[in-house]
Amino acid sequence: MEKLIITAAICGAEVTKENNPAVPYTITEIVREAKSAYDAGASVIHLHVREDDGTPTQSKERFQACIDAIRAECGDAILQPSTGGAVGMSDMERLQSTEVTPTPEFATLDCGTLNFGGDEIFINSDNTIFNFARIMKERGIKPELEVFDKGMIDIAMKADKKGLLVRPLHFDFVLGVQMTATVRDLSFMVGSIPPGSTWTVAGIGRHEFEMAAAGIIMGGHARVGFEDNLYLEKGVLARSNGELVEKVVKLAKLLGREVASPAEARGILRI
Ligand code: KMH
Ligand code: ZN
Repeated sequence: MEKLIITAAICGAEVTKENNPAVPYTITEIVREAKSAYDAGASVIHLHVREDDGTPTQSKERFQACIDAIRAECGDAILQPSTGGAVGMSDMERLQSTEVTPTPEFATLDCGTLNFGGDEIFINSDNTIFNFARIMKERGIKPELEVFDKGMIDIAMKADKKGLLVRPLHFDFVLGVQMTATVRDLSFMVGSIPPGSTWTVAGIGRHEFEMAAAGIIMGGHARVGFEDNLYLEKGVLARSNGELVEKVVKLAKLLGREVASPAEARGILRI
């Protein structure tokens, strides 16, 4: 089996310091969390940024400042800016994270509209998805196809058919938001993508480590981090993203899967 790519989603747009005081807002805090994850074994940092008061932003300037500061501390880590941003942001606003210098090698591409809890709806029309895919292709950015249910794989395949994606594709199955986070559903997702694609699984909340273990066993890759889960175990808040990554590294070791360095992750992802 190829080595395991661990992605750390260190910040997100939704969780707050009220949920866990270690959730990062400032540039210093974002760098601290990125470094803790990188030092623990994450090769990919999935990045959202905030204003100092915690408000989510897709500002190009804020992304540039955070990316430059992370780059100074985390050597060759693969930085993966979010183009999802936060619910309610416009497409133009969301795409700013891809306008930084140098152009990111990797970024998320959300492949459908979904219920995001309560009254929140995260809107991604077909035209938004195709437009984001086209822009990423033009800029040479590899998309991580964020799919929250099976229909989103089908929408990604429409983009592929239009020539907007470059194979091999890479998917992130985000399970536990709209689709349940079970091994049955994960297997269905894995069986629904084109042969030769790579995939990561992100289990939300208490499903984070179950899904990471499934990803390790099934030959996929694993995402953890405060964006998805704030707890190291039931009732115990993680003190850093690094603690969450360390737990996945331990699982990988127990299950006999080696962890990829950023250089090895680039090879696996073909970026
Ligand atoms: N914050 C969510 C609305 C992504 O990063 O591309 C979108 C999200 C997905 O987190
Ligand atoms: Zn995200």
